[in-house]
Amino acid sequence: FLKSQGLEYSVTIEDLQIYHEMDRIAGDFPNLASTVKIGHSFENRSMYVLKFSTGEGRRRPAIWLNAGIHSREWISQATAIWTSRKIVSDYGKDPAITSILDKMDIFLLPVANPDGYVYTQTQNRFWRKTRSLNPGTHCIGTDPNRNWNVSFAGEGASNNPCSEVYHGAHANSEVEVKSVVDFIREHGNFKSFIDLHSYSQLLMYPYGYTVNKAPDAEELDEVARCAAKALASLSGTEYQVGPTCTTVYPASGSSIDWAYNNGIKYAFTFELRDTGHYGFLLPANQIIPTAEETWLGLKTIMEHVRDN
Ligand code: ING
Ligand code: ZN
Repeated sequence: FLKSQGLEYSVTIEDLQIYHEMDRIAGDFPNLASTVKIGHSFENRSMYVLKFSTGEGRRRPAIWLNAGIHSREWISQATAIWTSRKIVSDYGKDPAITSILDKMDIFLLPVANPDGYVYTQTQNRFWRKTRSLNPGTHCIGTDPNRNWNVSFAGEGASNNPCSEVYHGAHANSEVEVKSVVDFIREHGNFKSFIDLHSYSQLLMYPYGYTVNKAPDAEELDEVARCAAKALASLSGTEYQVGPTCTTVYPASGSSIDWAYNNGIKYAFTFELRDTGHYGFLLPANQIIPTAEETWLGLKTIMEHVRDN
């Protein structure tokens, strides 16, 4: 019946379980967390952000936590939603997150690529890209981490829509990317942008599009090393640290390079567990251990942002 009414999406489209948990978090902690709709996906799913804030009105310095830009990297979305619950339950108890939130706001986007995420749950577990149509080909999707307006269509991106790293028709062609860009620009006071991917156990900073050193490379390297050390302190998980280009591979049009070149100095990408044994199919019993150790790394970065 619903399908005959053209309503087949209306029952499923907002049915990301993660969105329900976001609502519960905001409902449980109304003075600390709220959901913000920053836009919609190609297939018209909402893009929801959790805003954590203890301040009134003013645009406090802010941190952007991004997850799930590549849909198959499930530990990313899972770590993000665990982190959301952790922030609200530890505020007022853990002096680190308390002092961070007393000065700054945190915006957390757990599902940056909702269409891809649903597709990995229903059609193809290994789908990476968005689900937008490309004229003139049956190949679907753009790599949303090659679509940002920074060295667009440069090294480490493909102009072939069938490629896993297709950069898209133009910078910000993906409505999911454009929604984040518009929100961050409009806000105007972001100090940090942290993108969660998997897998490889890496903590990286700009640049991906060039081997040239970012002006703040030394400071970013130092912060990343401290964060990796904190992360490892929980159960010994080792992370490699370095600039994207020489640590993984050249990649143009990425989120953190865009953030960095637009004045958001503390730009980092985590490649979460593991190093390839399970890869994208990380077993469920590693979700919480991954999230717990990552939290220590995230806090280290956020404390540095707080103090600088
Ligand atoms: N890795 C990232 C990718 O987009 C990366 C690596 C990080 C590129 C930061 C650019 C900037 O290819 C995965 N696993 O997606
Ligand atoms: Zn990724």
